[in-house]
Amino acid sequence: MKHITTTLALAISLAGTAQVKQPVPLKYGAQTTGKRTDEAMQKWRSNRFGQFIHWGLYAIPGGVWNGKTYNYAAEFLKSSARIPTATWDSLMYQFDPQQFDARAWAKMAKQLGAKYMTITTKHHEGFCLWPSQYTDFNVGNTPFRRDILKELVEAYNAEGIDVNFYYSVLDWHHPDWRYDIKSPEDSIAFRRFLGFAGNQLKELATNYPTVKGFWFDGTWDSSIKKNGWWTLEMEQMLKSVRPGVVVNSRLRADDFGKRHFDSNNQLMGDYESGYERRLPNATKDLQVTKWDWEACMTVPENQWGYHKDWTVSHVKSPLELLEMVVHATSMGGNFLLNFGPDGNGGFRKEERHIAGTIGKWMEKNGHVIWNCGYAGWEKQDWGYFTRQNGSTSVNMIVFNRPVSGLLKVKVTNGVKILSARSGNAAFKVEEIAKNEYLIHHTIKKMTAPEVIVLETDTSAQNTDRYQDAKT
Ligand code: H76
Repeated sequence: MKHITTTLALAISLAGTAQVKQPVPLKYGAQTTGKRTDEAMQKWRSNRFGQFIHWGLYAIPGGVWNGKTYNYAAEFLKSSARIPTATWDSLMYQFDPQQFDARAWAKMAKQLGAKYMTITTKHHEGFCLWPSQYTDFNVGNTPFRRDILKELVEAYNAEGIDVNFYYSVLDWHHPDWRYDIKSPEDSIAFRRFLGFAGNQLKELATNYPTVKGFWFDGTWDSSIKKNGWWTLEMEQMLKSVRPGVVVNSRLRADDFGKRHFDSNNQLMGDYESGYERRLPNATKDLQVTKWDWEACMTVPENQWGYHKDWTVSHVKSPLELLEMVVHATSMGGNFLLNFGPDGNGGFRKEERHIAGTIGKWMEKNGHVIWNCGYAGWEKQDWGYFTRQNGSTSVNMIVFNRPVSGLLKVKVTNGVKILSARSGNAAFKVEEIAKNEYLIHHTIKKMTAPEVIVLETDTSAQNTDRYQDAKT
């Protein structure tokens, strides 16, 4: 990680371009260039697989209002059913999740194989899962009263799982929130709002000292884009209160209201967080190799908070989701899988099934995910490669076994494959062309994605056995 100096920024803009492009001078743009290399960031990166939790008042109606089911995202019910703020906010007097057991949640996350968890401390509705001193609209004033955030942080940390805080800046409850700044009055109100949000963020960072990251959301409106200074101030404030803390790109806007990537196309924040309900495309989104990133994913098509009716869209199977975990790792990114507990604090059976099934695989094969990343080899049709940080062995994770049983591997120039093993089984390794091998896979029946570990010799020399075709 280097601090951007004018000379360096100029050198970057000159490299590889015939045209001389001067970088735009920015006060609130990216503060650093390239990936962070400090220990806290390395830990964030090595976690690879996380559990997202969306929990708030919206879990109580679960997408149903006055007997009518709204199929848009459950956490947006207030908006889709046009429920007045006072009516929605009074749901807090029904918030009493008797089944809530932070330790049981943390055990399930551990079983899933998650190394971190990101919890909605406050979603767009504005309700806070901690007893914030800056608003009464918080869990301390519900019948339940307990500090849910504190219980979760303690329980997850006890299981060795890092906890990050999701925070929506957009706030449907706060009277000073503005979508845009159109008058001096808006400007004054929104300043007050930014002060409030800053106080809450400082409160979170101070009162929950083991927090590892902040995941900002609801930052896309013009009001925020016109106040890029504030997004930088928040990033710097959080990092000074909690050194090492990791902040997502979604928070940030620069001097010109450009978001995620600044006007010089440099990533703001510590990792790109724009991959929502999709994975980056390895060839089109080339930045995956330049910057850290995380994709977040729902189980149904677009439900984050608890929704009673999961019959209206495709519900992803544990195998589909596991494939995404592996795919993300193979492209050097993190994968955050969402869970939406119900109004009583329990997880639906589909989510428990996912945790059990993915967890069973992770228990045996987590070593090809945690602390692993892009292996540097061309992707093949049977599945994905991952490589553990600094290791000479490469993992194959096979999802689609060809009928021939022959798994093609193309290595980077001069690398030699010495062996291929899956547990106790060793497979024949056949060199078939320059930098090209076939692994003879003999296990015919596959019941789960299979891991084959390749030992390689990176100091081997190419032979001149293979000639390029003359055409
Ligand atoms: C739109 C939107 C929000 N961003 C996702 C991560 C969910 O929190 C969804 O409600």
